[in-house]
Formats: sequence, structure tokens, C-alpha cells
Amino acid sequence: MQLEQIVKQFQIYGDFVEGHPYGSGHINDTYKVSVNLSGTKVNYLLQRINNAIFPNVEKLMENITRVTEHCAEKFCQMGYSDISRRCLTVVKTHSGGSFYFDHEGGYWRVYLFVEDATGFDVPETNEQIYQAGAAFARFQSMLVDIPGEPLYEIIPGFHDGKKRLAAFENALEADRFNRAANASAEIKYQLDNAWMFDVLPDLVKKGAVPIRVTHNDTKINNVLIDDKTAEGVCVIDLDTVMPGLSLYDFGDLVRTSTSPTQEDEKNIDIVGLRLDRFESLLNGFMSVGRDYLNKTEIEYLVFAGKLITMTIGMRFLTDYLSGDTYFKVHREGHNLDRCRTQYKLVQSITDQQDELESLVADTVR
Ligand code: ADP
Ligand code: GN1
Ligand code: MG
Repeated sequence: MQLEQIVKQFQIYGDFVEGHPYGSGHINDTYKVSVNLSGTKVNYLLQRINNAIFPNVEKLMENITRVTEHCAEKFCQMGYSDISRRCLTVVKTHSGGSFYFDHEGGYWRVYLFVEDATGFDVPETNEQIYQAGAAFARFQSMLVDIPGEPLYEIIPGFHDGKKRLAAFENALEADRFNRAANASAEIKYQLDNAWMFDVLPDLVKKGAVPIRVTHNDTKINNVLIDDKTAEGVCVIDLDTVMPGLSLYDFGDLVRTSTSPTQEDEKNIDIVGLRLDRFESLLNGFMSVGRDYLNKTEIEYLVFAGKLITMTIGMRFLTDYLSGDTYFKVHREGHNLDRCRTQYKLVQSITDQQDELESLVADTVR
């Protein structure tokens, strides 16, 4: 079905003008589409949901609408008037007012397009990093009192390192594409660092770290930064919002904002955590986080950065060994390149652990 036909299924008024692939997400197929409404061009964000990864689209969209409606209400109470820039707005379909359109095995949804804001794969200034940290912490704090049943666990064990490790070991054992030989150093690094995966689950078991409602995919390009004010104006990509740990969200921010490089940078020498970037992220996150995070959560912030970077590195490596079936790839060895940057960053965090811990200590002094 053509994009134009898909757009027609939604409560979008005006004549279809154009639609193009958009963004650099690894999971969904995303398009920016435009319609002409009485001479004004209006943009929308159309997505084909990756239903191999999210088989329960009904529950996925239920989670998302619960979260967006709750956040909209909060922003409204706070006196903001530009609510549709501050949280995603799902556009309904004509027939039945559903939040997605299902056609021959394809599942489509539409959001209002957040104008004049950018999702950076690599943030350009420390202010952007600070604002991104503050935006994700604000998002967590807003969801503390979301009413009703717990959100549906859309991908069970999403950040469960032990489960991910088992998947890695299976892929390694099978080595279906004879790729393990290309990744021997990475495989060793992964196996040597597997101890990390017990740490946070043990803290949860002891009751030291609470389960909250978290985003779970806080890659830096999943917050839109206002082009004029640099404010972290809108948290996007809500597919994985579900019960989780605050630390995982901070960890993924460390992973994606503290090195001034792309996730798939080939020149490993330039990958590494920069202290000033980390400090901006920490200060932004803590500007909101200090009001709701507990002592143990704060104590493990640096570790969380290392852990999530290790986990995502392992997921890239697993996908490489399995023939690149999960993350979109655009070149040969793409997932292995991504894995290498992650492990380089883990090492860089480890090497600077003391300085990083003292920056954390400073924020609570
Ligand atoms: P994926 O799950 O594949 O990462 P995202 O939901 O993150 O997909 O969307 C991909 C990209 O599209 C984002 O990185 C962002 O640049 C852009 N985007 C997503 N939603 C919106 C929106 N409502 N308004 C403007 N841009 C958006
Ligand atoms: C995926 O959807 P996107 O591109 O924001 C992935 C994350 C990974 C990330 C690595 C649902 O995020 O878990 O950390 O790629 N999302 C899902 O870049 O698996
Ligand atoms: Mg995304």
C-alpha cells in the first residue's frame, strides 16, 4: 500500500503532498509525511511498527497512550500551552478510532510531528546533553504516579543481562555464519565482563533499588532538543516504556552522549567518555533526579553507564553472530563495528571510574 493510502486511514485532513524515510532509528520504519491543509503544509510522523520485535501491538499502543495522556495532563497542570510539542500525540484512525492501522500484516501509527526540534545521534553541545538528561529524569518523575495497573511488559527481560548473556552464548555456540573468528577479542571481553549482570538484579532483590516506570530506550536521539532554546522538549520513541530501573535509563544516556562519536564509529581511537560531557549529563539528570532517586540509585549511576554499554555491546555482538536479524544494518560488519565502540566506551568508563564517582559525590554534597 502506498504511503498516501495509509495516511488516508488516519484522522488527518488535507491533501497528501509527500512522504520520505526519516530519522536513524534501528527498529521501526519511520516516515515524515506532509499534507496541504488550505495552503498550509502540515507534517506528521508515520511509522510502521516493527511487529517482529513488538508482536503485541494492541498492548504496545495501550502503554503509549496511557503514558502520553498522563504526561499531557501533567504538562497542562504545570501551565504549559504547547502540550503537543512536549509529549507525543497519537493520531487516531477514521475507522473505529483505533491508535493503529493494520493492513496485511503491517501495523502503522501516526504521531503529530514535533516541529523545530532535533534528535541528535551525537549531541553537539554540553547544554544539549544537560537538557537531554533533565528531560529523561522529568519523564521518569512524571510517571511516578501513573494510575491503574502496571504497564504491560512489552519485551520481557528487556534489560535482563543474564537473559541477554544466554542469548549471546547460544549465538556463539551456533556460530551459524562462521563469524565468531572475526570477533575473538570482543567475545573474550564480553565473557570476562559477564559478572556485571548480577549487580543490579541483586540490589532489586534486596529492595535497595525500586522498580519504576521507565523509558528503557533513552538513547540520546530519543529526546528532541528545541532548535531555539536547546531545551529537551519532547521524549519520543515510547515503545519500551514499562516497569524498569531508573539506572538503566541513566546508563543508556551515558552510553549515547558521553563519547563525541557515532555509535558505529569505525575509528575506535576517538571513542571514549569525555568528563565534561558526563558532568553535563549528570547535572541535568540530577537537576530533577535528586528529588526522587534514592541513595543506592545515585551510588550506582556510574556503574549503570558501564553496564548498559556492556549490555548493548553484547546485543550488537549477538546480532552480528546471528546474521543481523534485529538491528537495521547498512554495511557489512555493521553490528560488529557497533559492538567495538561499546566495549571501547566500557573500558574508557572503567579507566575513569574514580573521577566519575567523585563527580557523582559532588552532586549530592
Ligand atoms: P525507532 O524506534 O526506530 O528508533 P523513533 O520512534 O525513535 O524510531 O523515530 C525515529 C526518528 O524519528 C527519531 O529519532 C526522531 O528523529 C524522529 N521522530 C520520531 N517521532 C517524532 C515526532 N513525533 N516528531 C518529530 N520527529 C520524530
Ligand atoms: C534500538 O529504537 P532505537 O534505535 O532508538 C533498541 C535499543 C538499543 C538501540 C541501540 C526496542 O533503539 O534497545 O539500545 O537500538 N531498541 C529496541 O542503538 O530494541
Ligand atoms: Mg529511536
